[in-house]
Amino acid sequence: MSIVIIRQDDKIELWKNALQEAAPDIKIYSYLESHPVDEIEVALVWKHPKGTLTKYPNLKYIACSGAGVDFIFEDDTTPQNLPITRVVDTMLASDMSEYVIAAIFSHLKRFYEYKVNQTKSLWKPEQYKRIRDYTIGILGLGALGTVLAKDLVHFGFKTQGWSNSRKEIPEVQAFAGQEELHEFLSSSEILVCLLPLTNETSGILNKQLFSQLPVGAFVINAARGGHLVDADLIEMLDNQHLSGATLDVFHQEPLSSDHPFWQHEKIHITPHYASVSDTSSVVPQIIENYRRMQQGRSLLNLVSTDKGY
Ligand code: NDP
Ligand code: OXD
Repeated sequence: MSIVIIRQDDKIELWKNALQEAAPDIKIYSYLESHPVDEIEVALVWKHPKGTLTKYPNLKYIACSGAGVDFIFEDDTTPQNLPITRVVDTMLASDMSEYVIAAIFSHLKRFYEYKVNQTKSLWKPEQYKRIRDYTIGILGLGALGTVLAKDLVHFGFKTQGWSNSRKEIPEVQAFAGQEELHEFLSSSEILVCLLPLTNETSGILNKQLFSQLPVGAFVINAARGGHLVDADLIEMLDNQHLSGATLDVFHQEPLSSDHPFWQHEKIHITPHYASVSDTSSVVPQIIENYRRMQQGRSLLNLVSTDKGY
């Protein structure tokens, strides 16, 4: 019995070798090579071509090799009633935290404006801000948001977070549910989105939400492009309600070369690389789940198919 790796980037061999080295007794295939479809019990997927999961009649579960599983639910041919697992990993979480903290400090210390000024050979000191000047609001206090919140507290930031169910994290003000969203937003001077993309959160970063943030707020979206209404962000930056945005994720990736975000001085773009599943850290949990499945034990890091995350 075996695992098939299905992904469209150039990392299939990397994952295959890492899995094979960690578990020489398990047969690992790339979906691009000839493989016995009847023997496949686990599909390890990352943005698989839609429809490919239907080929495997004996699939026991789908393992996502990242944290976000939105692409699995977006494929309406995904076999129903199969368990889905995802990655919950300390390295993935600390990498995300480092990314967001880098973006926050770049904003506080005006690095983004200085980069623009540099292109104009412009020597222009800008008033900088301090850690104590800012309240950071995190949309989503899950595996990633919680680690970020703790790190921000450690730095001395006033930190607050919003989630479906109320969290208890020392020194983090916790908000929960739609009824507390406005209060949360009204004091979030830097807003970080670390929500999963679901029917409930799609398009959540829109004009109506931005207008509830304090004037001059800064937005960081490292979750999914589908959370953001692109035109609303541009409008709220151009009317000065927002002071800037750092974006790692986009509706279409790679971002098309004619997208207005590229030319916008207040938008800072990274290529969906805030935090990447590292095989050295993630492969052990993939193997652990495979063994659990073989032994009839419950799987780790199961996704709720009802909630979509
Ligand atoms: P989790 O599932 O662990 O956490 C999600 C959080 O969002 C939970 O706190 C959950 O609340 C909250 N949430 C979900 N839906 C709602 C809602 N409708 N209203 C309020 N709160 C809600 O996810 P992770 O932290 O592991 O990952 C978050 C996302 O980050 C991923 O889905 C992925 O899209 C993105 N990501 C991006 C990467 C990048 O490189 N840019 C890398 C890795 C992940 P509750 O706890 O109450 O359920
Ligand atoms: C993920 C990602 O969800 O890298 O893991 O975006």
